Amino acid sequence: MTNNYRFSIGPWNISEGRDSYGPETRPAKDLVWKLALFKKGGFDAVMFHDDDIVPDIDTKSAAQVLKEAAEVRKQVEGEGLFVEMVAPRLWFSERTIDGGYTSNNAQDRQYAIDRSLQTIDIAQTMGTELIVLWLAREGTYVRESKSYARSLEYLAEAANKMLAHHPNIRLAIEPKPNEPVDVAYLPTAGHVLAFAHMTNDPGRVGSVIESAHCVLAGLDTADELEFAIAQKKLWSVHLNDQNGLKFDQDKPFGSVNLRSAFDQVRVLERHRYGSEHNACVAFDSHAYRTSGIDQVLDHAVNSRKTFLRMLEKVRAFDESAASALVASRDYQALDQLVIEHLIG
Ligand code: GLO
Ligand code: MG
Repeated sequence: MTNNYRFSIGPWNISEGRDSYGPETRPAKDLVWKLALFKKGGFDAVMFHDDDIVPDIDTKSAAQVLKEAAEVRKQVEGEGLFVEMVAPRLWFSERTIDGGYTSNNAQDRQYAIDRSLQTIDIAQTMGTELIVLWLAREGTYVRESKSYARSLEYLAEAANKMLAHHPNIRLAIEPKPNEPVDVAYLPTAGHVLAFAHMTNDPGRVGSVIESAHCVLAGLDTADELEFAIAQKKLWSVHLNDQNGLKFDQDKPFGSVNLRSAFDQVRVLERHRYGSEHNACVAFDSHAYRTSGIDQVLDHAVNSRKTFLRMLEKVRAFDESAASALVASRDYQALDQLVIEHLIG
């Protein structure tokens, strides 16, 4: 059976191994090196932050930024890849220490908006209409420091400016309940899709769902995916895994919970995910700190392999036996049917 999925990955998924408690364990590699590795690893598309495309972006003129973006597009296409999305990386800037769109400082909020409009220009140059917003610092460390309602208004004002900036772009918001902030404003798919209705064009505000973020929110990832699909708002997926409630681990897809991985692939397959909008399956995972440079993409190559193996499992699942057990309400037998199918 053919696989009709397109796989995507970002340059930040080739990391140098640094964590909060220790420095890099692998050498840094440039984008050209990474693009060649992505192609070799079986990937079709690339996800970018604005400053993955144009380093030191805030020090460059608008014309210079777009010139450099055009050059990177050539490199991407030269490898036979395409650009899935571009995201403004607001959370590295000294202007966003207190958040971007929802900062208590008006000039910093303006910086976040201006930078996001520039991201849209970059996305146009890169040939994509998908803008991803992971709202890293849009939340609170100290609950009493901000008003949630006011912050949602700020977010809607920012989204409206982005939507007005170009008629074709779509904003895919990536929910996450915490980290780096203590409490995020848009922690789940439900929050994101309700928020879409606070903007001027809800049809152009959707979501990208990441497995680890759903686990951190205590939710079932397959259900979060299907919730967004049911509203025609699942525009990308960041498949990975997460071992319970701790820091965001970004482990390879399926490495913790194979049954959840099965359910995630089954939802995507049942709804023919990817048949619209060039939607991609992205793996937002990281190499373990112990991995050497020669294994730096193995987490993603393995995630893709696991996805394709799970796809075979999903396609071979006895759906009519499952339906019969559902009809007779024998959910215990249904449970075992899934388990034995996965054990093989
Ligand atoms: C972090 C997020 C992050 C985003 C990326 C794209 O938890 O998953 O990796 O997906 O920055 O905007
Ligand atoms: Mg992600």
